[in-house]
Amino acid sequence: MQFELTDEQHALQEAARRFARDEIAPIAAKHDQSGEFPRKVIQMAWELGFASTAIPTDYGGLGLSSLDNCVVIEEIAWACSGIGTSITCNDLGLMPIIVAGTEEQKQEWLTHCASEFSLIAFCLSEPDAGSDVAGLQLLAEKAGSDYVLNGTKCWITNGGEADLYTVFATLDRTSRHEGICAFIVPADLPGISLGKKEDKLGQRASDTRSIHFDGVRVPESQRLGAEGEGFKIAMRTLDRTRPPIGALATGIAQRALDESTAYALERKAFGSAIGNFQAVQFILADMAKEIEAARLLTQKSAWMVDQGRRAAKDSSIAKCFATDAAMRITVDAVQVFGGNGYTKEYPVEKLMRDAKLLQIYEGTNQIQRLVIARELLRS
Ligand code: COS
Repeated sequence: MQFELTDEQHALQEAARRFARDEIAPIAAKHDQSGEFPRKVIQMAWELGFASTAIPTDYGGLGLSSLDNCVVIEEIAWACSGIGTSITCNDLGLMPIIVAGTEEQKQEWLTHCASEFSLIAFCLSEPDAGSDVAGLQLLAEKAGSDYVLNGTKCWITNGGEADLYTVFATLDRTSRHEGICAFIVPADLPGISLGKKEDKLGQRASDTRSIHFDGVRVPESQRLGAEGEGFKIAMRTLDRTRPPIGALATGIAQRALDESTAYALERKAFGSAIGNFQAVQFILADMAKEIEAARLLTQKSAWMVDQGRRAAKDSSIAKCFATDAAMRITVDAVQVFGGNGYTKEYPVEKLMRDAKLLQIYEGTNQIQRLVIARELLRS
């Protein structure tokens, strides 16, 4: 066992840190306030090799490991997790193709996404089926050699900006997980329309919205896996994409600690810097403890993914622990800043708002506990 990143990973971390601090941090507050999608900086991230990182080299991608990706995403989230979510979401959208695509599908779609800047969205959640994936209702009806999709997806990250979707639909609304299929769907097909952009509490730079499918014809050649395999493709995807959520959380939490430490040294009360008081020191120490644990759990779960091991339990442990920790840490950062922390003049209130979403998306933290418990009982 060794706890050091490799020289290549250190170089990657340094490059991502430079990019995040030079290009993302200066625009984070502006996009948080306006909610405007920062397409230019996301394209820059793609050009530098920080987005769509999981595309294997055989298809022209970088083939970064999950651990490499977590190292990158933590740095980006330090600067802005809304932008970080938009960037890492490409790997979420592509993962069903990576885990279940045929050689032909990979050659066509992965090669395209590796060679041209494109945004990809993972379309799983629905208005009445968020946590309960098997209850999804978007219908896929067979029509000759096509499927016709009808229904609505919601909470789709990059929804309004993506060029390509991976969409989960059911052949029979009563068949639960056994009827679910996954499809590769270009965003410009006739019958696709967008809902309004959600006006969110945090991670406001990311584009989140509903997508309506009204008689959208998708050729059979764009179905991933066999009919009825879609549920398992979604689960296998999420096993692989929850470690980067742990990394997003660690990045937010590290930023909260860095800001709090700097403020504790500068802010004076009772004739002394507040960092000299144990009340503040203990908060900082608890933050540091939880960040260390969050980072280690995240990196271990990414390592499990990279080893090709079943990572459901470890990914859910990392996602759940790191995101709950980020929530506690950012609330505490606002406390260290006192009244100042509650204003937009200082960066910590944004961190607190951004952290909240991490406990909800990619499976609520209640669902993560369910996955962990089921994996324990299964074994
Ligand atoms: N990998 C492979 N197969 C898996 C799997 C995994 N990680 N998890 C479950 N499966 C399989 C099961 O083995 C079972 O297979 P069989 O029918 O062959 O026995 C099948 O899938 C159904 O599994 P299960 O009975 O556990 O399904 P449930 O309907 O009870 O739901 C949860 C499982 C709740 C865990 C699932 O719906 C879920 O993850 N929900 C959260 C979704 C989410 O994260 N949404 C966020 C959207 S992305 S922003």
